[in-house]
Amino acid sequence: MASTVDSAAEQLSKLGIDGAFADSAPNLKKNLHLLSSEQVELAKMLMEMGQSHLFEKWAAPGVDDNEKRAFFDQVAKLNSSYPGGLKSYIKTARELLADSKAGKNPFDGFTPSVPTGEVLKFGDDTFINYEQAGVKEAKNAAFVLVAGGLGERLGYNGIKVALPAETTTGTCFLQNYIECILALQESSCRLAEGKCQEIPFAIMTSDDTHSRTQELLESNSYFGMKPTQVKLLKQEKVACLDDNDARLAMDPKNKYRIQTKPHGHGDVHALLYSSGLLKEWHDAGLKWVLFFQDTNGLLFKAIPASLGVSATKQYHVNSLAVPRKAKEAIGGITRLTHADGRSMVINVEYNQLDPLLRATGFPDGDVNCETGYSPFPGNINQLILELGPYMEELKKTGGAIKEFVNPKYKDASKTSFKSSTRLECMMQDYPKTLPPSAKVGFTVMDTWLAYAPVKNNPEDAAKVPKGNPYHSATSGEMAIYCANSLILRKAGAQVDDPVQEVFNGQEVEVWPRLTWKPKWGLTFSEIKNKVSGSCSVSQKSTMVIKGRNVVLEDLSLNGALIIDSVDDAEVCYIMPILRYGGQSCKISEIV
Ligand code: UGB
Repeated sequence: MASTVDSAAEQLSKLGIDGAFADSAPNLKKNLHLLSSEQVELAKMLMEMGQSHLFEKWAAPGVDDNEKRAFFDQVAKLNSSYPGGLKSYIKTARELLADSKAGKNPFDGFTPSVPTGEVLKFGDDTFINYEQAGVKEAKNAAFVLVAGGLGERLGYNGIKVALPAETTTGTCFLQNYIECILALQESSCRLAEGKCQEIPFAIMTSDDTHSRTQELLESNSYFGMKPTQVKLLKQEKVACLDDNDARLAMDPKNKYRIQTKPHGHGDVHALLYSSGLLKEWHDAGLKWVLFFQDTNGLLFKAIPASLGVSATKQYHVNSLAVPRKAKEAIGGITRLTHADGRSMVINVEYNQLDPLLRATGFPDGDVNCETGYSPFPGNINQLILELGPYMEELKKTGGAIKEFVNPKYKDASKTSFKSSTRLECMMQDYPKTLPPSAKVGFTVMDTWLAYAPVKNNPEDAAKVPKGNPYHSATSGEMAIYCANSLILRKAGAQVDDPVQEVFNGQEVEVWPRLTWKPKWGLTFSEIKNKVSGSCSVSQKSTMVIKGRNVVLEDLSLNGALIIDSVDDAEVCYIMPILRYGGQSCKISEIV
């Protein structure tokens, strides 16, 4: 044994490495000569940061040497993908774990109140004007989808963006999103007098979703988008923590690996910055960045108007919100005013709102008011940021977002965890570092128009308290039919009321199954212009519009209608005669 240590010491001195830093980790010291100089520097940093336990089970040189080098490859990656490196991660973790142990309220000193924002009513003049302003502005926008989440609550093994948003056409979320962006691009270009550019689309993936997202895009020819228009940015996981000293957790299956977990959707800001994409967009003259989540089939119905609000009000940050039911698992948009006079409008996450309210003079906590909703608008995590101020802020922060830690303690002593934890961050916390001069606003839309995420598995959805949304695949699909029916009604068609049905233990309203491609109508004005005369649709009907220039005139539908026309065809559907012009069109099915 002594001779191995001696020979390792000799080799180290030959390599010019002073191994004294590893005296308290003999198994590391014995293996130091296997490492490159960069790896030795990383080993020094780990030792300085109190991580000697990572080497306790290392074998003697000659055994598992490649695994040891792979360990340092992992450390190098963890170090380079975190703003400020692993050292900074461990330091922050210690601070946040100490605060958590002490039960420190992250909103200490702040009093919550209900903020005022822009409340829109679908289809009125203000809404139509904002939609027009939004469409005009869309040519200056870039879209960012955060799609690195595993969707554990949904209990689905695949990627969520590949799930069908509705089963009438089977269109998956990603296809819907891309077709919406392309439709916006086209409408915006039509309005623009100058040169038009393609709207860039970035998708944040993770190890859990990256290759499957890429495959989905490639096997479907990017759903009509140019491959160069789409950029995938992969977020890295962060190291797990075993205790309040922020000792990094070993992977239970491999003594040469650190256990890692996702860091949260807040990573998107650092990735956009470090990848150079933001600069590229800025240099190309873009003005807005729109962030959205993986499974909201309604979202783009609300995008044009909310972008219009941003442009008109010149908001640096605009969060899209909907009326929120108390205790619903969506954050509450809240004004926080500090005792020292500071004030900010920010999302308070759903698990923090109730304790914050109780601690600040609202003894009932998160409850509905006389409207039947929480007075705090619900954050649906659709953010619109003005690119210029966003870039300026990220130059200062590198995109680092205020993190939090949520350890599950074994007992009240709060000295050990049930399982390892990690630091997390959320994209909607971006405004937390902004100066008070920043223009931070929000836009409230009707829930039926803007928000129907698919997050919960059927069993859990069936247990949701009556009156609260299920946020399941069933409710997500039904919400699309409901929204389309209400939009057609507003456009002048007579659409039958829904019937109540129970699927997977969830009672839902079933409206006629009406769907259309975004290029047929993304804004209310476009749709209104394509519906005329006396149109009626019965509850048991299904309609799919796949063409662009399809006009519904005196439509009386009681069955199934699929209109599938090429883009240049002008199709006018008049009951009982079909009249169409242009180059070609196909009425696939009329029952
Ligand atoms: N996501 C990532 O890209 N990377 C990650 O590491 C984690 C997630 P969830 P949750 O819909 O209204 C959010 O898990 O907990 C992506 C807001 O915080 O669905 O329901 C993931 O793929 C909350 O304030 O989030 O909460 C998905 O696209 C509220 O707004 C997105 O991030 C709520 O969503 C969200 O992940 C909402």
